[in-house]
Amino acid sequence: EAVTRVAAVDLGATSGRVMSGRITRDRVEINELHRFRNGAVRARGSLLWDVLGIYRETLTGIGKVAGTGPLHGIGIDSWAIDYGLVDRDGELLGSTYSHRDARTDGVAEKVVAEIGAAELYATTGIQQLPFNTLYQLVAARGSAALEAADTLLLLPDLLGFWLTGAAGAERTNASTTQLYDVRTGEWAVDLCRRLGIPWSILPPLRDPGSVVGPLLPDVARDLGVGAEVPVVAVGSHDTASAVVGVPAETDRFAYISSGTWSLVGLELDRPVLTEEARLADFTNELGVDGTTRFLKNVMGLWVLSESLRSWSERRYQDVELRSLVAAAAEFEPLRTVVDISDPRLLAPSTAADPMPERVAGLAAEAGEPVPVSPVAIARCIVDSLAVAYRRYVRTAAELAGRTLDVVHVVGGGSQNEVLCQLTADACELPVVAGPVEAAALGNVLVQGRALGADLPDLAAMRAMVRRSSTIRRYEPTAGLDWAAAESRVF
Ligand code: LFR
Repeated sequence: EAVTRVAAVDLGATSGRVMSGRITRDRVEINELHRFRNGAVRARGSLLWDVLGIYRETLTGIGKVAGTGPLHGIGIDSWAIDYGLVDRDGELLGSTYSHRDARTDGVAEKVVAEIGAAELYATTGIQQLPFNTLYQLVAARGSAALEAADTLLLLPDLLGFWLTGAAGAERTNASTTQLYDVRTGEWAVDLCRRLGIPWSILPPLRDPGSVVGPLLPDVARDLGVGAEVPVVAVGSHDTASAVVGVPAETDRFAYISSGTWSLVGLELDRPVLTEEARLADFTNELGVDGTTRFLKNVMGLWVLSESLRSWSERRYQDVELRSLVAAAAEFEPLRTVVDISDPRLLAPSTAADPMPERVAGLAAEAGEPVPVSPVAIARCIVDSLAVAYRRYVRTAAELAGRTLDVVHVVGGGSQNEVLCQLTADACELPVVAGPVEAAALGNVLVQGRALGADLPDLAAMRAMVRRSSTIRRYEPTAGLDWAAAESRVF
């Protein structure tokens, strides 16, 4: 039997994973061979990524996959939006900023004043997030690094460049930058010109499923593999790969890709660029096989994980995620709900400005009962997430004219049983939770097809995922007034 065996690199803001993936005639299997911690570093007052460290761990992981069997391909996906700059010699220039860095504070407002929100949306179809690549580049205008830059490479493309020497921009990730013209499928050169962004640094676009290139000879030698092993452009935006890994059976589904962020939306054939979609501030990112990911970016479990980090730094030794969430489940429901996507929750928790206090501050400001204990804060966060999911699942369906039967929750958050049940209750729809590693599965499947596996379309890939993974169903239960809770926030 023909077996395709690949390395899938899936990089998240808090951890990176390298999986060996195996595709047989009817199954896809993944095995995590390497996991490492990731996190932005504060240096000279800025929040930066340790890209060389990430690359080193990526190589270690690929080496482990190669060390345990044949290797037919390598694919990399990561969080979106962030990039590195290289000069004409291919040397890395300047710093690789985290999108949570404060350099973009106030920039979006200036760009909107200059270009107009309607035109920005008509061109790019992208949600107004303060850290979009567009705003990062406007913030970097006039910097020495940008002036010396030859090529901008989004993170997975930067790692792919180091592996192969080939520069390009994979389309699913390029579409998140707000520099991509969703109508023409090209870079939004005119928009860049008007904003003084050097558009010539934007590299040629490539489709997911295309081959980036063979490994550079020295890389292949270091890894102990043949130089012919291709790096394959997968849906290099982690959310694009995660949506491939959604085990949907029909097209009447919404998804929540739940990790650091929660991405809540639908898979569509084409973008929705209506005035209603703009006012609701929904994004139209590209998916694999020409699909549109029509979704809302919600702050997600970040708020909970940063709260936990803050408590543990303050020596609440007893606060641990699982027991905290279990205790929160017993706490008074819907006591406090806040807008979990408030931009004030974006920056990492610090001693001077801790995350739990920020959540309490939002409650106070909104006239909600102020949560104080870790359990009360945790309950407020999960309730607020569920309320946001209700809001955006329903809004997405309305804006796209769709009827839904089910909400699929994939990613790390699909393991949070309390949140999954609340999501079913809030959305008044069944939740199908899992797989946890949807992004890695999507990465493996798109590589598999590029390497010859018989996977004609997304439906075939999803059937593979269904056959091969553990999924759990949550039925909605009645009893709480989610509509009233929604109207307290929105
Ligand atoms: C999820 C994600 C989101 C993007 C955010 C920042 O990991 O890729 O889709 O909005 O990270 O890049």
